[in-house]
Amino acid sequence: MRFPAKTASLAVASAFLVFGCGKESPQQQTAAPQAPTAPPPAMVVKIGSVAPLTGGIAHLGKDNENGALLAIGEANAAGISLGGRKVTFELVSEDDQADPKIGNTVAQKLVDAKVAGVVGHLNSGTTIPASSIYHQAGIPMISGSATNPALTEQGFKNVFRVVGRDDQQGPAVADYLVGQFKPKTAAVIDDATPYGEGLANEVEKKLKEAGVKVLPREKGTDKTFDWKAVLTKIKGKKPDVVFYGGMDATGGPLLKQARELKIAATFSFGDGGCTDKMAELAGTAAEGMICSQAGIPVQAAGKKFLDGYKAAFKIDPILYAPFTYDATHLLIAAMQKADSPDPAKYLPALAAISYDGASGNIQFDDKGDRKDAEMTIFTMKGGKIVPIAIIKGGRSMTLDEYASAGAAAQPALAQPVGTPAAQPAAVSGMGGMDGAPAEKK
Ligand code: ABU
Repeated sequence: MRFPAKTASLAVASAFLVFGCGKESPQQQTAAPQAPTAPPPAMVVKIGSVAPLTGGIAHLGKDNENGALLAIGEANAAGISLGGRKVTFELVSEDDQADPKIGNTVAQKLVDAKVAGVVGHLNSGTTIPASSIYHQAGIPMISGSATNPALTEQGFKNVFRVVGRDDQQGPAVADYLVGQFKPKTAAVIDDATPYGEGLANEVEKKLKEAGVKVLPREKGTDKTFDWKAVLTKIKGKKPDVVFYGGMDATGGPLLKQARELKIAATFSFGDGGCTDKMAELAGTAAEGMICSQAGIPVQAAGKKFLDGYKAAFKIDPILYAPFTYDATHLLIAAMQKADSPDPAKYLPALAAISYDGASGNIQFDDKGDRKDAEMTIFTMKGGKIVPIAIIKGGRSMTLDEYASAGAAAQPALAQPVGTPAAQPAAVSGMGGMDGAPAEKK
């Protein structure tokens, strides 16, 4: 599949066209003889994509970028017109290195480049501060991965996310740990980022509510690779479970070193530590770990998306690509509904949208959060994360149950851009099984 250029090289020319400053066809001054009317000039509409493309979680950033690229390629192949003008969508991709300061710099760069919308950022720690910049500029942004609740609690009407929130994800994984492992004592560690610390707080709160004794919080950073001092402190307390709020780049070494220290606890992670990369980094120490995703498992994404991703990139998607793919299509679908790439014109359409994407039906609540987002619990088996429970609308089901019950609204039947969405609730209306099957390792 051929994708458009994703550099800023076309930035000036594209912006010139996006906001209507393009050279218009001259009006005919006389009635005869009639020359064929020239078609209105085409325009380039730029969409920003921001994620860490270098550093420890570059694999996740690239996955996010790939999802957006795939959607852009599909939209261009569909031949979309807005306001009577043929459109070429261009992805302008920026690397925020998971660093809030760099995140703000590249956010301003995208605003200056006059992008019509932004897909990103990946990390809550970059997305939350950057959202103020997009808010001031009136540019809609959709994150496909930032889960800290604070993002959508700012009252910014231009801010959306297509994954769930950590005040949903934390309780989901904590409930699973309590139900399956019945821990008496838990250790909670975080990486001191808004995501890691926030999610760890949510897990700790729920564990305590369930009567679990939670040890004093241990902390690292998103660049901590030597966890021996933290783990040695924990080891003497013999916790039954350990939860780490952080990403796989630091979670993998944490798990590996824990097993080297003969810590026998069940280790658990949120979405940032819920990838096959954990097994790459921790080896067999990752077997049996538990983790969660604030959305559907990537395996449950739509066939069109999965096949398209594999064909385009020769690899399988990792984690958030279905969500950035959907986020990109959502921006474009809203532009189509408004018949304009002007952010002020299409933002109301985006807020009110009902769209069937690769990750299921998407609608937003008043805050810009995804309504009724799924939560998935996984375990590591044979070096791969395997979904063991998908929770939606308070019900829990297996991947097979989800796939068969959700066929009417699910992504295997993902609609092309602009197609009216099917009625939601095909999944939430199904009979699920409470208490998913445990696969204790
Ligand atoms: N949701 C986990 C990774 C992204 C974030 O920082 O929220």
